[in-house]
Amino acid sequence: VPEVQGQRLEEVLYAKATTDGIAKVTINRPHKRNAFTPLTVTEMGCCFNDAQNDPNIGVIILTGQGTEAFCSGGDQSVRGHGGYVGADSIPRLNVLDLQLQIRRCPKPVVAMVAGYAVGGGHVLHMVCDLTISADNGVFGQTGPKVGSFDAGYGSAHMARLIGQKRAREMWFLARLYSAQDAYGMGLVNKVVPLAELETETLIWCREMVRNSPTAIRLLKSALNAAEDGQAGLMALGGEATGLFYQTEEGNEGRRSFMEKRAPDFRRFPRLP
Ligand code: 2NE
Repeated sequence: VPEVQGQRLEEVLYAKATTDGIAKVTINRPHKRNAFTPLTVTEMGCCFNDAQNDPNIGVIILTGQGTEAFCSGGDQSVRGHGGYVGADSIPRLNVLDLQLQIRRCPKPVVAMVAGYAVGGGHVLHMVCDLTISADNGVFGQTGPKVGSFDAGYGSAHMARLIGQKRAREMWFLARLYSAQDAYGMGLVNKVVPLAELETETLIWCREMVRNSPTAIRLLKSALNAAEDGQAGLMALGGEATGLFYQTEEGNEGRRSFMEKRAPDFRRFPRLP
């Protein structure tokens, strides 16, 4: 069983093409339409952590094994009182942590969708930065049918993506939509024939990897900030601090402290 970051991977596949700068995280439970358990989510979290920390990786693809489903949400067979239950018998909704991890990852995350992206699986594709769908893609929220809902990004971010009326339609009626419908609503970036899904996704990823990583991480942070309140501003502010640390002015402050002298910021311009 392969391992990543000390976590054995039993329900997820992880691959890196470091020369291309691309990592791929694949939910590997096709017999359950790639529904996730707490373990699946933990394993995905470790893969994303590895990809985020690998300086050779510029873009991360999230997908599901096979052609029938990207992800069908939480595995209802392990849903207990208060959450989804794994080997430790503790109910969890740890997919919410994964949503945040994808959201805050400074590298673009691309959902590559074949088949069903429904329930919590639909929310996962929505929190990815881009979605490329095969023409057999099916999108929707099933929560109200199975006694569940996502009142976080699943609702608020959806409304930002497709508008309030459409978001209410999608949640209240719990219908399923074709890839073309999803494209029309602004939920996906491109629809391609199933046979071309991986090739097209790689074209998009390679194009992004060629662009400035700093520009992209700042743009992702800025686009998030408008929606994410203080946490979004904190992330954007952190990016500014990281850049400031790379300047002479920022270094003068650190150096003066280490040299036990007063800082001299006079040579730095007060720009308009
Ligand atoms: C995805 C869908 C529409 C596919 O339908 P179909 O006809 O292509 O396949 P089928 O036969 O329903 O599924 C194949 C096997 O996968 C299992 C099924 O039970 C079936 O198993 P067997 O009968 O062969 O043993 N399977 C599929 N999805 C599963 C799931 N989510 N949990 C456990 N087993 C699953 C159709 O399968 C479907 O509607 N699936 C359920 C979608 C759903 O309601 N997901 C949960 C939403 S709630 C959620 O994800 C959530 C949240 O709202 C908030 C926080 C966290 C999670």
